[in-house]
Amino acid sequence: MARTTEQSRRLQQRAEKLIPGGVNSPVRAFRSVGCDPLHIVRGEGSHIWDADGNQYVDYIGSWGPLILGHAAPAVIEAVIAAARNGTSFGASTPAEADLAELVISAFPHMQKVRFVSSGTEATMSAIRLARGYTQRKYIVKFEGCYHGHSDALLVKAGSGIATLGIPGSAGVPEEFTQFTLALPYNDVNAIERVFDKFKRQIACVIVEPVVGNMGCVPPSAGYLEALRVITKRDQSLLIFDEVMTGFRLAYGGAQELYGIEPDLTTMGKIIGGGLPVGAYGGPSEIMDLIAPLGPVYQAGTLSGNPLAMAAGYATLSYLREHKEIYAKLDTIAAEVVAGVAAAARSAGVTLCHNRVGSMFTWFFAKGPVSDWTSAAKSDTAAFGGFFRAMLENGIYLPPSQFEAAFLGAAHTKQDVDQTIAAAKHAFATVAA
Ligand code: KE4
Repeated sequence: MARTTEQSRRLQQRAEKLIPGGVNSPVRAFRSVGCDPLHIVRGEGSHIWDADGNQYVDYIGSWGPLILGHAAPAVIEAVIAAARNGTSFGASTPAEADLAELVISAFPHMQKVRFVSSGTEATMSAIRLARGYTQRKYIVKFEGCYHGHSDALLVKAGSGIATLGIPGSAGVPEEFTQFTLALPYNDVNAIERVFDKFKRQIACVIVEPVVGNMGCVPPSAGYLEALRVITKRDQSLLIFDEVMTGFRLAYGGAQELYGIEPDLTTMGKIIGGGLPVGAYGGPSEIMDLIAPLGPVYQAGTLSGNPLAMAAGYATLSYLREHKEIYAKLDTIAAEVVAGVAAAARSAGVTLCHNRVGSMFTWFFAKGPVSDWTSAAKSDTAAFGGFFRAMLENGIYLPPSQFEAAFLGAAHTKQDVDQTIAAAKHAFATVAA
């Protein structure tokens, strides 16, 4: 029976009168998948329910934070207990150092961490810190990597080896991106050339060690090692943006998985357990430049908010005590990704996929997908048809070809079977 989404439509119409596009973050508008967005009213475990009461297996998990699933009891109880003592004080609380101890213990290079309220704040602050520490202006980012919406990082990558950033958004003067160099991901020669051209002028390289924001794209063999060697040689800082991968791919994030020590790490998502938290951390020698100790300014009314600290502490405590979760997530994710890929092959649908642990993407492309140029060759219309068909069958995927899907501890074999069955049905419609 076709699912009705009448309530969601009504809620969307109201929201559009009050909020641009009816959403507080653009991807939620479902613009690239050709259907009306859903309004979600409840989540529990691996499931969410929309305003019309339709149930879905959720592969977004709030874009990564909910590795323990929706409304994980330990997280909910911790937030309620914290809320009973008040929601915010604008003063230090024991909860901040409690979470700081857990975060720092996961990353060997980290001696100090500063909490903020989003991943955007974390990366913006880490870049300011890198520029303050090195006294250099230029920064390097990569096409297809997203680090939040601060001006210097909203650049469109052009051609050429060292592309001086062209603003990728209205409202960003070119002066604000003129020191941002945007390079192709997984291209060591491009990095070598730009460090030759801008010797001793590059403050930092910021990278998603496993990219989630062009769809899931892992680093090629030796790529992260090359970034580490080249930045160290030039005394430029290597920033691993682990907002998505931190505590996701391993307890110590991608840097544990690939054995690379960056100079600074930015975090978000999982460390807040679904509440607003970002963080950046590294050695005291660098971190002590941050106000009030040093000259690099950064501040925030709700930084270290006690409820967010409680949710993050409950989440990371569980992960620290149950590290076997990562092998389990890897196994179940491998099963669902392979099952859907097999369904596509049987239906004669062109599909490739990338997966690292519990983050993955099915690309409607021949592949392989290893950078933005190859990701952009995907058939986004076919992805849209797949997305809609899966939604119709109770599977909620990220509403964009260029996003990673996430699986969490609450996903079951039954969820996997339902997903593969829905894919078989979906490919029958896409292939038709
Ligand atoms: P936030 O400001 O959205 O908390 O974090 C920005 C950010 C920084 N770094 C990485 C690697 C990220 O993936 C993100 C945000 N991720 C997106 C999902 N692709 C958030 C979803 C959204 O924009 O609504």
